[in-house]
Amino acid sequence: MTEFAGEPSSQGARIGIVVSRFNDFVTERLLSGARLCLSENGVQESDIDVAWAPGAWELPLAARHLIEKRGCTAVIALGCVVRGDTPHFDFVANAAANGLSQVSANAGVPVAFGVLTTDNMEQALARAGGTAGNKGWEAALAVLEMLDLGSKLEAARGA
Ligand code: INI
Repeated sequence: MTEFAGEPSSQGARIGIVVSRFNDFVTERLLSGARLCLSENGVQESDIDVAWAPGAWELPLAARHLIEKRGCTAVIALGCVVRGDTPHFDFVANAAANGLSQVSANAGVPVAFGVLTTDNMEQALARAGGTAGNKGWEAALAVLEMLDLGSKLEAARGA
């Protein structure tokens, strides 16, 4: 058996962050968390692009732009979708989740899902640097780990 596990690595990383302006009171905190994690793990500011999108619905296309037009080797998607009184929440949250996973699979590039989908603003704030941690920080760590896993698997190709 051969076992592989990625460790957070900044080696060759060119990181794109797509962040939604909708609920920016929350998404700015996710962005701060993601940037902190990147800095803690040695990613240079010059290797980070931040692209603002109107809402979570638009995150998949913005992620694709960062990969295709800016050569990003990984993307961190940050958003905040809060349940309201209509089915709108489900459409937006599902489109963001499905779209981001499709972009990742199609491009073969790690795309982390740092999009909060919560029942209320209190739950969102708890996950954006409050009592439940910072999902932006966690999403950033996930892409750094996935980049390293990809490198290790590539190095072992054919072995
Ligand atoms: N976008 C969000 O990121 N979060 C939300 O909670 C939200 N709600 O509730 O409507 C939301 N809507 C906007 C949507 O993402 C698009 O930007 C808009 O529909 C234009 O395409």
